[in-house]
Amino acid sequence: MQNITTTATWQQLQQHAEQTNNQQMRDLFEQDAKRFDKFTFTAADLFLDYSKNRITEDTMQLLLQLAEEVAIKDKIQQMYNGEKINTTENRAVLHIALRAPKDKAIMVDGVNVIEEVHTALANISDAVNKIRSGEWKGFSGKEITDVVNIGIGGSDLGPHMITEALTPYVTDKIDFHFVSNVDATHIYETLKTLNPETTLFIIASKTFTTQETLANALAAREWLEQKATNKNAIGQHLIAVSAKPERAIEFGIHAEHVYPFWDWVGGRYSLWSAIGLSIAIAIGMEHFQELLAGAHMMDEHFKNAPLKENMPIIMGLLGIWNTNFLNCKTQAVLPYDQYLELLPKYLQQLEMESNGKRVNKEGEPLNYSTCPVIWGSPGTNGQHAFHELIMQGTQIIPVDFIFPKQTHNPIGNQHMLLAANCLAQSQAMMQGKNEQEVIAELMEQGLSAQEAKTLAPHKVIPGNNPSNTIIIEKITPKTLGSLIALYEHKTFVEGIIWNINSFDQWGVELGKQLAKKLIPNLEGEATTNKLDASTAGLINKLI
Ligand code: G6Q
Repeated sequence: MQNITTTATWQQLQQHAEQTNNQQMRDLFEQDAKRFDKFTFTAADLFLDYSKNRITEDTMQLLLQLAEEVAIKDKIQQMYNGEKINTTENRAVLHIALRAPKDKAIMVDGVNVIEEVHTALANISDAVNKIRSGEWKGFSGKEITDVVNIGIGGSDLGPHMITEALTPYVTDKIDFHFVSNVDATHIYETLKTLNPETTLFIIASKTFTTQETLANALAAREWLEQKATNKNAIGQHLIAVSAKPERAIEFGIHAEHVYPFWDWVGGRYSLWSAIGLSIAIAIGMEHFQELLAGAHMMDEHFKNAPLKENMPIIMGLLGIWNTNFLNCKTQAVLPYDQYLELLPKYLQQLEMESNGKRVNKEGEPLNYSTCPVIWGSPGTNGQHAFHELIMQGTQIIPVDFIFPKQTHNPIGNQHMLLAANCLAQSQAMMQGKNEQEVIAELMEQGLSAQEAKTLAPHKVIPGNNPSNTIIIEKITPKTLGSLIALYEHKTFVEGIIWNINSFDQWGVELGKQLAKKLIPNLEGEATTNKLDASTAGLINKLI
C-alpha cells in the first residue's frame, strides 16, 4: 500500500492542521449555533458528542476522504469474509463471529465458524446453568461458592473488567476472583480466603503454554490436592478454556471440562468466546447473550452505516487527527462510572497491543506515529489527581468521557453531582479560562489590579483540549457489549489507516521467550558468562 503520508489527502490534512492551529474551540462554538447538532449522533444505543474536538466540517470531510482513500469499507468486508488479515500469523480475525446470530455463515478453511460458535455456546450454557443452580458439586458434595479465573492479558482483562462492570447483574450466590500475576502473592492472597470444597478454578489460556497461568494453575491444583478429602474428585474443581484443548487435557483437566475456542480469536478480543465463561457464570447465560447482542448491534452498524455516521470510523478518524496532525502522544479514557473502573486498563491492552506497532504490513519502518499511550481512571477521582496536567500541563491530551444517563444506585442527588462534574470537566477542558477572565474574577474577590495580574498566569487554563463524550442510557450487558465493540472497531480503523497489523503481538511473545531463557540462570544451573553485564550482575545478586 502507498505510504499514507504521501497521499494528497494526508498532505491536505497537514496543511489544514497548520492553518487551523490557532483556532479555538470556544470561538467555533460561538460562531456556529448548530455545532452540537453537526457533531453528535447515536449508534447502537450509544450517543457520541465529538463537537469538543479541534475540528471543523472541513476537517471531517478530509478525514472521511482519508477513510475512503484506504478503502475502509472493503477492509471491513475482508474481516467479515474471514480473510486471513492477520498476515504474520496467517489467521482470520473473527471476534465478530462470536456474537453473530445462528443463521449467518462465515467460512474459514471450508468450515462455517458460526455453527461452531453456537455449538460452543450451548456447551458453555450447560456448565453455566449447572454451576449457578448448584447442580455442579465439589468433592464433598457442596455447591460452588467461589469461581477463580486464572489467566493473564487477554485471558484476564476482559472477563475481569466485564464482571466488575456488570456487578448489578452478578449472582450473589458466587464470588468471583481473578488471578493473573506470576507473583505468588496474587494466588496466595486469593486462596487464603477460600474454601477448597466450594471453589472452582477456570484455567483460561488460549495457548495453554503461558508461564504465569500454568504456574498459578499448578499452585491451585496443589492446594486442592492438599486440602481435598476425596482426591479423586478434584477434577470437579478444574475447568479449562483454550484453543489448544489437547494441552489442557495433558495438564490433567477432564476432557469434558475443557471448553475450546479458535485460533481466529485474538487474546484481547476473546471475552466473547469461552474465555468469557467466568462472565457467563457471574451474570447468567441470558445476560451473556445480551452482551453478545449488544456487540453484534455495533458490528452491524460498523459494517453497514455510511462513513459519516459510523461511530467506530468517526472515533478512529478523530484518533488519527489527534495523533498524527495534533501530535498527541497519549489518550485518556475517563468513565464517570465506578463500575467501569477497569475499562481504561482493558482499553490499554486492546489499543496499545493492537496498534503499538513500528512497521507497516509490508514490514517497512513507519515514518509516522501509531498508537498513543492509553490511560485513565474513573471520574470524579481523577479530578483530584491527574486532571491538573490535562488542564495546565504542556501537552494536549484527548479525552473520552463516558457517562451513563441512569445509575444503578440512585442515592440522594449523587448521580446529578456526577453528571455535573463530568460535563464541567469537558467544558473546562474545551473553554479554559483566559487571562482576562482570571483577572476579572480575582479583582471581584478583592485583589488589586497588580496582584491579580501577578497571580493570573498561574490560574489561566488554556482550554482547547479535545474530548469526546459518550452517553449510555444505563450500563447493561447490552450497552456494555456495544461500547466494547465500538472500541474494538475504532482500533481496527486506526490500524487500517496506519497500515499495520493490529492482530499480532510479537513484543509480548518476546517477553514470554526471554523469561524462560533466564530460568536456568536463576536456578543456578547455567553460567551467566554469556549475558550482558547488567543482567548477569542482577542475577548474581538474586541467587
Ligand atoms: C492478547 C495477547 C496476550 C495473551 C496473554 C495470555 O491478545 O496475546 O495478552 O492474551 O499473553 O495468553 P494465553 O491466553 O495464551 O495464556
